[in-house]
Amino acid sequence: MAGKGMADKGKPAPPQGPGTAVITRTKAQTRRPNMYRVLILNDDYTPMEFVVLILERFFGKSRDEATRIMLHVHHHGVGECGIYTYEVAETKVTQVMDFARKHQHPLQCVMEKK
Ligand code: TYC
Repeated sequence: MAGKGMADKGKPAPPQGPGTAVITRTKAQTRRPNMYRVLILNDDYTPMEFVVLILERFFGKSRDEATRIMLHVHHHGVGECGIYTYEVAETKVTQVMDFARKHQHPLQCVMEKK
């Protein structure tokens, strides 16, 4: 019954003999994905409370952690909201920029490769 059903586990043995060779894998089978920091930038106009709301809503921060990050950005100019794979980071940036624009705040959010 070769080739029928699920009885045969895994791949068949590679052919071996004259004129054939077995190559061994030298690279690890999995690679860590590239990771990206999502950053928010300070400005003079976006209300502090709005920045805290963004950190809670889009980055899952507690009110205390969101307030800590917001104040860090307020004092140092830039701060980290989180670290994500490319597509997740891109989505966060878009969500923040759309939400800020909708409320007519100049808040800027960017991503950078780690
Ligand atoms: N500097 C702003 C203010 O004084 C607050 C602020 C904090 C704005 C962090 C943006 O990413 C930001 N209202």
